[in-house]
Amino acid sequence: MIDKQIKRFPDDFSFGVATSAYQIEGSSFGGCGRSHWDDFADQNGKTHQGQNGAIACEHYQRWAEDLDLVRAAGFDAYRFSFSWARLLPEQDSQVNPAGLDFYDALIDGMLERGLTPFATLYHWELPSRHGDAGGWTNRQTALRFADYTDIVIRHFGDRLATIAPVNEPWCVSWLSHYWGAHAPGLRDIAATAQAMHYIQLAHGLSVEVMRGHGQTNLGCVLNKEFACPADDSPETQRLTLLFDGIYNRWFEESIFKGRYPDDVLALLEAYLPQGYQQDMATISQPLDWVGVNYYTRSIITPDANEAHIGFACTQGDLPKTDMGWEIIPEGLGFFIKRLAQDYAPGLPIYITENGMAHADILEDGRINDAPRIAYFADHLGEIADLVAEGCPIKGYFAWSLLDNYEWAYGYAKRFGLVHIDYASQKRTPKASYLAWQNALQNRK
Ligand code: IFM
Repeated sequence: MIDKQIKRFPDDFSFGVATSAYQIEGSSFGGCGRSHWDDFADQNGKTHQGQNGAIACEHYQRWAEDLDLVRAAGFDAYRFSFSWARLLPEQDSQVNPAGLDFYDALIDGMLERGLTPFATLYHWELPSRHGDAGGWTNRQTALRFADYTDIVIRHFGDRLATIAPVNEPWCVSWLSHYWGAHAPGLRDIAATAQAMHYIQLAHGLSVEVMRGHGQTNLGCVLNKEFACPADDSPETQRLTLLFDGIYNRWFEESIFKGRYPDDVLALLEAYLPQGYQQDMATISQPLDWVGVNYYTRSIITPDANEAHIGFACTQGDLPKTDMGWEIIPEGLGFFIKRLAQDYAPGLPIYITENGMAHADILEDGRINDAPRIAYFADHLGEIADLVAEGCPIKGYFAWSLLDNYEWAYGYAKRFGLVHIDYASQKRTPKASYLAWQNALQNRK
């Protein structure tokens, strides 16, 4: 399965696993500051059983064991994120020495094990002081993100192979401010428009700071969801395009073409900050690669109750993951081709996240997650076809190394190649981990 697909990739194609700070480290350790995710989880009913990332996978203490697992599987790259709240817990200029020590050890640990460090600067734990001051609806947050970038690059820049400022700007903006499903949990179209712009500005300002330090290999990580119309009426087609514009094109069009798509502007422009046009050159600075996170599709159905957008997102009858997400590998192929043709011709593409939640059962010390193995194999097959056609895809990261804190779903959803027993913190490699290991060890 996975082994058959992996043999189809060229020798220099990178395979890695991805994680993020808040989901695994444990935000109660090492002087980490509060973030808006801690605040969100404290509000009644916002996360599964009120769960937060305070303990998570105790990666703060167990990082060496975790990197050993990455290495032992045969992966050559590790995608991780820095926690802004850990590095700058109290004030924007006062660095937490324990935070520096932690990431020093982690990055050196990767290099010692021959793992290429792929870093993300922001995977969603906004320091509470910025959340309290308006978060991503406040331009100041983007400016402070640039200052934080400067601190990270001065200290760690020489050891990082690639850097992306922001993970999944759609989640940071639309999912968090329009659907209210992630911190800060707003349902406000004006706040959404501001966040949709300021997260892009934060990306651009951060790239500018990094270029100023001579940092190379800078990219962006965009999550994509395949849009399918529920019927073929012109109105449903229009709404499907609008969904695609909000979810997908807003981000790639601003980064690669320096403008927002007209169909989404018609919805959001009235709420965008005045003079937003002046930021577009900052947002659209040249990049060295583009990252795609891909999981599923949405079926777009007209819904008059949705005041601003007029549609609802539903699922069809394809096989689903434990998140209820339909499995449709060809959606990934669609986005890779569109990026390569319309937005970033010639630019290296990485699949920076792909994987599935499964209701894993630990039996006699084993987890047989066969559907996850099939999910990986099917998506790898889609990518291998495109590589064979000449598409410049350079690497693939499985989400995720460990079961972890799945945001509003708390610890109820398991995405890991490695099972976590949250009571004992015991790590148990699943059948999918062993399948990857077998495939990577027999790659040649
Ligand atoms: O767990 C998340 C990750 O933090 C961002 N991308 C999607 C994953 C699965 O929901």
